[in-house]
Amino acid sequence: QTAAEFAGQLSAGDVAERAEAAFRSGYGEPPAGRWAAPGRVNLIGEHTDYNDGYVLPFALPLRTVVAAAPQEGQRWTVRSELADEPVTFTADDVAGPGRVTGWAAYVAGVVWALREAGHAVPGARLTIASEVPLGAGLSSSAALEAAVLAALVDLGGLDLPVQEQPRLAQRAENAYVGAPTGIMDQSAVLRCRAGHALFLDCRTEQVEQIPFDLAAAGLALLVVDSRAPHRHADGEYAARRASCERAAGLLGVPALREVGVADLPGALDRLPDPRDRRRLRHVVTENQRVLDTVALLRAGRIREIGPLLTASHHSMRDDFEITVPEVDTAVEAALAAGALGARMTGGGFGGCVLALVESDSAGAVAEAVRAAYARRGFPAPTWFTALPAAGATPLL
Ligand code: GAF
Repeated sequence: QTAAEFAGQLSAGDVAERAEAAFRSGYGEPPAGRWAAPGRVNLIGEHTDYNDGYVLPFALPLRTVVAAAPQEGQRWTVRSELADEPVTFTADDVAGPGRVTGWAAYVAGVVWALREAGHAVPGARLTIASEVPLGAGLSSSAALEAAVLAALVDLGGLDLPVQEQPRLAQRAENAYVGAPTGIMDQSAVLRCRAGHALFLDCRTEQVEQIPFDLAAAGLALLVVDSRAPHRHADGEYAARRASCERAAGLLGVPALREVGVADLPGALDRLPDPRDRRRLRHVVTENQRVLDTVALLRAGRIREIGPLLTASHHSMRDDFEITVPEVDTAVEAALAAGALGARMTGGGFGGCVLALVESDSAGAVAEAVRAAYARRGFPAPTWFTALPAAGATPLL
């Protein structure tokens, strides 16, 4: 199925219309506007962002939409179609992290980060509707942050160029919500362009839009939700990050981005801990795989990226140790059914698997994954084919 059919299964009706209708019924007036931000998948470059390395995500045609209008004073009221009650917070609640918790913390975090950066944030009423599945590793949190940010920037006429917005949204997530993520997801949902993957240097935040025309190459990218429960994902993510920082410290570099593949054997010899050595090997080889993938895409050799995707998966499985049986099963089944390459995408411990397939074999590959899941007794996976979509945008 397509992403649109997939979204239709999650919830009925157009997501922008739902946000608008919820605004009108919740607040008794029309919104001043609607702002959309997408979910994302990462084509390649996992756990490289917080090592100042390279990533290559693209935006999905699945969106979170915020309808919003100004409200008198320093007061924000938020409604979500997933919550029965609205949440209201004031300037006092966003004086520091911790006062607003749960889903509304992503909204309060953006208000907090904007104020911290010196912006005069207008009070606002907001309503959230989304077709980005939650907990599937498709960046529903970054989509929410980005849609709220786009709304507040426009409503307040704030001077915040788009290239500065990812850092601000990341700060909301790191410091207000308390999740120690890198810059990839916020960059993807804010800066991606339709038809392109976003080649991002996470140190300089320089981007290059890389044409990624799957259809012209007769290919499709299958996204399979492994439906694996996220097991200890937060603590494991923080542990991977700590291991990378320890390795960088021992090697005397500010970040593992400094270590190239040619330096890897010597660097490995200098780390006493075998686990840190595996983490280092993943980051160094993964950065190189991103560069190799970009080089192939720039040369129009899209079919040839498959083995790099699969090598990335093996590195995540064996060296970074962030895969789980459900995602390994999905990757193996997709490859056995003829996928050109397959890998888990996102932070790990569940989430989604990407498979690069001939466009006429997407259904057969998905069916092979479903059959492999049934043999292992896993709950049936869901799937869709993804085309690269646009980043955050106001809707007319
Ligand atoms: C999660 C994080 F939010 C990203 O910053 C990134 O580190 C990713 O995991 C792993 O590549 O999505």
